[in-house]
Amino acid sequence: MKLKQLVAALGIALVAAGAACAQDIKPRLIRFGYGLVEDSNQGRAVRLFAQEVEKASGGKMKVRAIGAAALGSDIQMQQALIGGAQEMMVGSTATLVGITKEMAIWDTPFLFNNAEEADAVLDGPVGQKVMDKLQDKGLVGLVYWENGFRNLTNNKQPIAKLEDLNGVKLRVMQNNVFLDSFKALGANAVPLPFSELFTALETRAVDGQENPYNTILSSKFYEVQKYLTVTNHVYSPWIVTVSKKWWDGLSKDEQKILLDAAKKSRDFERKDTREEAARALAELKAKGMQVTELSAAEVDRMRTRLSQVNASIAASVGQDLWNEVQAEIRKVRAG
Ligand code: TK8
Repeated sequence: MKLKQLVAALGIALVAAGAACAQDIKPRLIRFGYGLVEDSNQGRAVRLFAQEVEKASGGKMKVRAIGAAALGSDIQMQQALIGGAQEMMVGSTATLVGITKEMAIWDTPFLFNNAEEADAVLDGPVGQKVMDKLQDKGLVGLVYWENGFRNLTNNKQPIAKLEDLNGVKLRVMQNNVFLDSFKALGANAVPLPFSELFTALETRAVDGQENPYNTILSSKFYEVQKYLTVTNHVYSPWIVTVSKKWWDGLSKDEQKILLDAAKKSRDFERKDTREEAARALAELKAKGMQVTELSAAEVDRMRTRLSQVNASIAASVGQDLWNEVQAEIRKVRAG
């Protein structure tokens, strides 16, 4: 190597080292809570997030992942984030509706026809707008993950038509849209935190519940539920949130590390969830669940019945937001 080249190479190396040192990163401990077990799509994505943060911060920022609702239900963790007692969590957007009413837009039955529509709208400007509403309430939303299309399980009887739901005691998320939706379908809807669900099913305090295939599998609901009906009645997002109190004390570099890692975890999580969902139904059958596919006519009846709740969702999130989301979906459908 000629002297000139050597000097140039040294220069580049020095600039690179300088940039790394100039990064403003302090030792941080991030308690990251979630509701599902470690061996779930949620647990795997939290683990990836933790690895990315540690890598990007040169090991200074450490993520302590705490699953199985060991830090509390979604609602309890949200309060801990707001108060600054916990740094991060991932949970359902549906459980945030009590804090930020606009989140209810994602609970609209049959809002999205497929995951591509969900990705485009959630990752687009209107998804960001709804996420940013959290800031006034002490939370910072980073990204949406996929919980997935929800399906119905119960332990009483196969549900092949609307009338079969009559009187079925069904756990729903703690959220008025879910409560109203399942009341409209004729079920006896009971709001409960997810952390209490397995026991409620096991002790038959409730007959059934609804969640994506992935969760029915990872939470072992097949052990306490016999019948599964493919309804795909709503797409549920998860959302990764940070305590705003804590976030505001971070440097720009630290915030960027978290946001970049969150985006990586989102892409990983959606891919993982979709791959698992594609094989989960067969696994649930193999575990002994009896699966009922609804006829097209029954799906239509369900869709019509559920459209009763749309007006109240529009009223609570605001007609403008409702229209904006509908316009975004039309745009995606038009390709
Ligand atoms: C996990 C919950 C779960 C949700 C529910 O904490 O409560 O049924 O679908 O994923 O957020």
